[in-house]
Amino acid sequence: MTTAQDEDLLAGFEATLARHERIEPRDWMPERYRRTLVRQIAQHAHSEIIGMQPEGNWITRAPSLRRKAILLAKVQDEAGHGLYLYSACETLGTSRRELTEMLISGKQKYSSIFNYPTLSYADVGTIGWLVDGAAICNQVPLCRTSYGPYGRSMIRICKEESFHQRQGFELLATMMRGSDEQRAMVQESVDRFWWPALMMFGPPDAESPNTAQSMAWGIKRDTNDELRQKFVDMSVPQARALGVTLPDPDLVWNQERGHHDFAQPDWEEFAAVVAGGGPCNAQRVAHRREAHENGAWVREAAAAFAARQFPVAEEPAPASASKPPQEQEQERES
Ligand code: BYC
Repeated sequence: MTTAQDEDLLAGFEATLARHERIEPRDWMPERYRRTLVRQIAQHAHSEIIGMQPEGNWITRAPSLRRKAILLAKVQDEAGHGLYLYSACETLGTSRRELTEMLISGKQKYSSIFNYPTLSYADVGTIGWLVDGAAICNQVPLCRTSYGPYGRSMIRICKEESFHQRQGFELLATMMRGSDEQRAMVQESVDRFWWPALMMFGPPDAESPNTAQSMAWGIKRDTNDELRQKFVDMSVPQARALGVTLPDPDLVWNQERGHHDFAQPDWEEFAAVVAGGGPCNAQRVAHRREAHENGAWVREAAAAFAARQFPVAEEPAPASASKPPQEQEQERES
């Protein structure tokens, strides 16, 4: 049952959206808007964190110190993106602990792309070029998403993703100038990642249950198919510049539409991967769960330290509480 007050709140929310202003954490919002945001931002955060694994796989085997340093920095950036996004999600009232639990128990999803293995070093370049490329197509419009903390986190993330994409392209371009074996490695890697990259944008619009409402709320700014098309159009000239062939015989410029025509990925494979049956799903989640469990002592130590620094002051604070933390620490030690 809705009351006149509920209707006023809803009208205020809709007016904010109509003015293209942001919804902020303290603003009233419909419960379904909140839940949709938690779902999407959490999935996004989990993707960044799980996405560290396939590339992290090559840190110890990067072919030079320079490549190792670049890869380390990139994987570290992904951790940072995950943290901004978890923080954005926390402003909606779901804690990081709950989000992590939902990831490792399989209740929340992460991007299908990270359930594919990285079989050769060329995959590091291909992930940068195609996966970060797809991420940029999807995420640049999200800088204008209607929820303030999400949009603001996307601005910095997109800057770093653009840099990642360029480093991937540069790596592949270097390999393409190398030996026949290196060129073959790049082509084989692109053949494996092209279709999963197209799947990153989600199911076709006609089968996307969330798009219409998310567009109406300004959470999503473009549909899945619009972004997929943009990605294909962007990738074709880049593939030409690299000298690789995209593995789609139907890929052709359509003068009338002003876009490339292209074949659809295998949507049955997508459904299977999202349902947990991809080549690396079990491994990725098990690895994350193990890392989380191994980190228990760090969380306990941090909580114990915080409790000592900021005791929950039901009782009157001790006289030393007004002293600087360093002096308090000395008193406790003595
Ligand atoms: N994988 O109604 P739809 C990165 C799910 S990180 C798995 O179209 P929506 C990077 C979808 O959740 C990249 N699941 O949904 C990191 C929904 O299921 P539920 C991550 C997918 O939300 C490290 C169902 O299918 N980027 O770039 O309107 C290194 C129906 O879909 C996928 C983001 O998360 C998928 N690919 O649209 C390098 C961007 N696609 O939840 C790079 C933010 C769909 O109803 N997210 N599903 O059970 C979005 O823009 C949107 O959530 C999506 C899906 C376009 C992905």
